[in-house]
Amino acid sequence: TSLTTALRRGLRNHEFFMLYQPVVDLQSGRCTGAEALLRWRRDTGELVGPDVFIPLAEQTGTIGALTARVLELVERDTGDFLAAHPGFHLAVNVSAADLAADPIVGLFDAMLARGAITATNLVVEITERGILDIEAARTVIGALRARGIHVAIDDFGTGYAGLSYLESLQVDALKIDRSFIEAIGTTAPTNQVVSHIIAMAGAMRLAMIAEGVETPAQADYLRARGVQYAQGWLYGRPQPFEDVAALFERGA
Ligand code: G
Ligand code: G
Ligand code: MN
Ligand code: NA
Repeated sequence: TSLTTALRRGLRNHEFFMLYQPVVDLQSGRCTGAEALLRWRRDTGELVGPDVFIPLAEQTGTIGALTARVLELVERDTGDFLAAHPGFHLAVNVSAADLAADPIVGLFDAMLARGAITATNLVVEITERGILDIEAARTVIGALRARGIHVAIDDFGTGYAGLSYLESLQVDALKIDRSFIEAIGTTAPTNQVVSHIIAMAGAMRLAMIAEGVETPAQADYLRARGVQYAQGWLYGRPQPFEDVAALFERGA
C-alpha cells in the first residue's frame, strides 16, 4: 500500500523521532526513569501514532529496520545523560515480531559496546499479544537478561498470558495495562482485575509499573497495595528527553 511505501521513505528521510514519558516511584513521587515512545511526522506534516504504523511495519517486514532506528534515536537522545546517571531506567518497546529472530540481541550488543548506555539502564518492554513462537521469545528474553537488561511484559492483562505462560517467559516486571487502572474505583466489570494482577505479580516477585495513571486516587490505591512504579498523565505526558532529564535532576 502507499502507507507502506511512505513508511519506508519515512525511514530513509528521518521522519521518525522519540518522545519520553516519565516513570515515577510511587513512594517518593520522584522520576526514576522513562519510556521511549516512537512517533512519525510525515512529510505531509501529519503525526501518525505507533498504533497505526507498528502493526503495518510488522506485516510488511519493516519492523526490524524500525526497531534498529528506535535504538539509534534512543542512544542519540539519552546516551550522554545515561552515561552520567547509571540509576536511570529507560524502557524501550520491542515488537513480538522482533523476538522471533536473533538480530535484536545483536542490536543491543552493538549499542552496549559503544559504551554510553549500560545494560542496567535498560528495560525492554514486550507485549504479550503477538508472541507466536514462545521458545524463540524465551531465548531472546534470556539473552537480554543474561546481559543485565531488565525485561517487562507490556499491556499486561490484555493478551492471553496466563500464569504458566508468564512463568515460562521469566521476566523482571509487569506493566499493568491502562484499561485496568482506569477501572479502579469505578463500577466497571473489570474494577477488581488490578488487585488480582498485583497479588499475582507479588507472588511471582515481579516488579510492577502501573500505566495510564491520571488521578491521585488511582495513585493512592496502587501505592497502598505496594505497586512500586507508575506512569501516566498525572506525572507527565510523552515529551522531549531533555524535559524528562530536567525533571529527574530536580528530583521531582
Ligand atoms: O505512545 P502511544 O500510546 O501512542 O503508543 C501506542 C502503542 O505503540 C503502545 O502499545 C506502545 O507500546 C507502542 N509503541 C510505542 N513506541 C514503540 C516503539 O518504539 N516500538 C514498538 N514496537 N512499539 C512502540
Ligand atoms: O507502551 P504502551 O502501550 O503502554 O503505550 C502507552 C500509550 O498510552 C502511549 O501512547 C501514551 O501516549 C498513552 N498514555 C500514557 N499515559 C496515559 C494516560 O495517563 N492516559 C491515557 N489516556 N493515555 C496515556
Ligand atoms: Mn510500552
Ligand atoms: Na503498555
